[in-house]
Formats: sequence, C-alpha cells, structure tokens
Amino acid sequence: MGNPTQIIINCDPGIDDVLSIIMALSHPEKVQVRAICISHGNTTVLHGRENIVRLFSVLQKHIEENPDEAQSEGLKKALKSDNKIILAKGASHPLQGPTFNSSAYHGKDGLGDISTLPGDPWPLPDCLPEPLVETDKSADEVMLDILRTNDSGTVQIVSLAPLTNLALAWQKDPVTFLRVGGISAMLGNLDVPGNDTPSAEFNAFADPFAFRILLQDAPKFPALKELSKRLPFDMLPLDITNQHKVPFAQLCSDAVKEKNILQKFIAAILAHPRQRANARAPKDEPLDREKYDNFTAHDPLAMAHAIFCPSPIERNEQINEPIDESFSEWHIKTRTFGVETDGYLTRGECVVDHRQYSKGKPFTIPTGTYANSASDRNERYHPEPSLRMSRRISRIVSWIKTDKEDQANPSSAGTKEVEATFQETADLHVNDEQKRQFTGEWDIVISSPGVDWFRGMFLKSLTL
Ligand SMILES: [Ca+2]
Repeated sequence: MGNPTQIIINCDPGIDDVLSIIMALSHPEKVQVRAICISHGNTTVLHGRENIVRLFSVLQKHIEENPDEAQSEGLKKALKSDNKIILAKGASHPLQGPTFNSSAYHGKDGLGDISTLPGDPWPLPDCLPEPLVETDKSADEVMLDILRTNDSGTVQIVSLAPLTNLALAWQKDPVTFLRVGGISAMLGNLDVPGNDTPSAEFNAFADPFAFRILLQDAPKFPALKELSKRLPFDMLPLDITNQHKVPFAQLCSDAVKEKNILQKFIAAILAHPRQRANARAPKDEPLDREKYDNFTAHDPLAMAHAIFCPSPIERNEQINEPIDESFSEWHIKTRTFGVETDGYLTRGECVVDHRQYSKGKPFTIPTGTYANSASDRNERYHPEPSLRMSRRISRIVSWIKTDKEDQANPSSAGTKEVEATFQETADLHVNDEQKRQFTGEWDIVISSPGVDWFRGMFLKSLTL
C-alpha cells in the first residue's frame, strides 16, 4: 500500500461537512488531511471555524473515553499522529453579489443550533484541540503553500462548499494551482432540479462567479490551452448525491443516544435536519419513513470519492496498467455546460444544451441589440465587444493600414488590403466567439460503487 493521499478540504461546516471530515479522519491509510479551509456558505466563516473546533474537541474526548474501541482505530491514528492539520479561514462572501447561507437546514450556527442548547453540552474548548494548528494566512494562500511545497500531482482538494477559495487561489497563482492532482467537488445539478432554488444546487448558487471562473475562464489560461488540458475537476452534482440517502434511524436512533460521545454529537447535529426532512411528509397520514426519514449525503459522497476513487492523474497513469478495482466502480462522464451568474431566478444553474440538434455541445448566446442603445446597459449585460463591433474595428484598422501602405507602395496595396482585412477579422472573430462561448467541460461522477456500499462505509466511519 502506498502513502496516503494528501488532501485539502474546502468546506462551509455545515452538518454534512462535519460528517465528511470524520469520514476522512477514519481512513488515515487512504488520506492524510493537510488543511481544513473554511468558506462562506452554509453558515458564516466564524461559525464554520467554531464548528471545526467543536468537532475536534468531541473527537479527542471520544478517543480518550474509548481507547480500546476497534471501530475508532482510524480516528485514533489520525488524531494522535504528528501530522498537524492547518485550520484556515477563507472567503466570507462570494466574488460578486450578495452572500447567502442555508441556516434553514443547517441552523444559524451551521450545526443544527447545538451552540444554543441549554447547558451548552458541546462547548468550545479553551485551547485548540490537537492536531489542529491555526494560521492567519487566508485559505487560498494555504492551498497554494501546500501545492507549492509538495510534488506536483500529489495533493488533492476536496471541495464541499462554494468554490470561492479555489477561484481566489487560481486567480492568484494559476501555475501553482495546476500542481493539484485532482479536485472532488460537491457541486451543481445537470439533469435534475436544484435544492436551494428550483434550478440551482446551493454551492453553485452561493458563488456562481467562482464556478464560472474555474469552469469557463480557466481553460483560456495559456498553460491549459497549449496542453489542451482542463482543471482536474471531478464534479459530484445532485444527480448522483441525491441517490445516496442514509436512514436517520441508523444515524441517530434513540438507542444511539445511549452510546459514545461521538454518536451523541452526531445525533445532536442531525436532530434539526431530521425534523425538517420529516416535516415534508403529508401531515394527514402515518410517516413513510423509507421515503422521508432520510439524510441525503451530499458532501460525504464527494469525500468518499476523494478517499476511494483514484485522482484524474492516477487514472491517466493507469491507462496501460490494469485498472484499479476501486476506479472501475466509480464511473465518470465528460459533460459540457455553462453556469448562470446573472439570472434572478436561475443564479447558479448549470445550463446544459438539451436541444436535440446540439445536445451536449458547447453553445453560444447571442449578444442582441437594444432599442435605446444606452451604453451602460450594453456594458452591464455584454461587457465584451460585440462581433459586429469587432468586424467594424477590423475594417477600420485595415483601411488605415492600406491607406498608409498604398502611399508607400502602390503596386501591393490591393493584396495587402484583402489579407489585412481577413486576418484582423478572423482574429477578432475567433476571440469574440471564444468570449461568447459560455460553456466549459468537466468530468462528472455518474455512479459510485453503490448506495449499500456507501451506507456501510459511512456508518462504520462514524463508529455507528
Ligand atoms: Ca458543505
């Protein structure tokens, strides 16, 4: 068995973020958590930081109180190791526009409001629990530091939150960011409805601008363009995460409440979302537990993918080798889509071209014209010069050139005029078309080793 893969976790903790982190720590033979980077999202960065501190305090108490429990072997190894885990605060708001949270599901504090329970049963400790070390550096700087100081392709990012921290790191130093071995991201929805809004998944909705930078703008970066490469994203959209449900009864039954401190903590943070899930059932008939009393493991599935599926770089190395068994059970499909940033109703929607004649291909959006040509309106919606304007500029440029050259050398003026006109027009045409193409291409995870496999692994990781 090789060394564990080093991972950086981008999260907005968040109930399912916290459960995902416990899962990662339970598999020290597979992954080594190098940093936990906090993002805005489910809750504020301040609450997110406190939730991680609370979690590690509970984990430390758990291994102290249960030194011989076999199911906690992984946790013990991860928490007692000399490997420190950097805790870094990141972006407190999206790159543009308003900031949102999902307190309706996660509670105001992000952990089902356990911080307001009578008697404060899950207090913040006086000291930062081991093996956390806090830094004043921003999350994006921490990501770049770790990528810079490790061999290229050896560090992976698991993103369980809006992509703001990743986009900031990419914008700050794209060459270093390209050293990432793979990115497993819980994000978006392609062929199913949204969860936060009718059309968008929460992480995409919370910062569609960061999403767009990484999906649509990053491929134009010279190093990626020359190599015909794209960022090594494996996206886990609602299309697959919705299928991975775990009965609440297995996660937080009354019997579990009598067990260890970690199980009690898990039951406490799941009480609020369980109540919310059950509230969706019809009131006038007995509760259909199989249908409604379930926890949907969005973030934990992305973490499971990072732990058990080889990264894109490892997969490329396996082309001429026998395919790793764990990879053969995770299926990936490359998809082309765009992300909506401006839509009032559709912010964060992943737009796929479902039209029969162009299904799955990149698409463009017409720039259009306005009855009153107010330039500020045009700039607001279409900051790039229109194709018509580009052509007009190219002709003016070529006419000026030809006029000057015509005076200097009258015999070649005609040919040069044609060449210059076509060359300038073609260049501007290509650039303009690229700018107007609102799509990118990422690998989408379309199946896991199975819901039963996932449930068993997830519950075992949580010592349940
Ligand atoms: Ca999350």
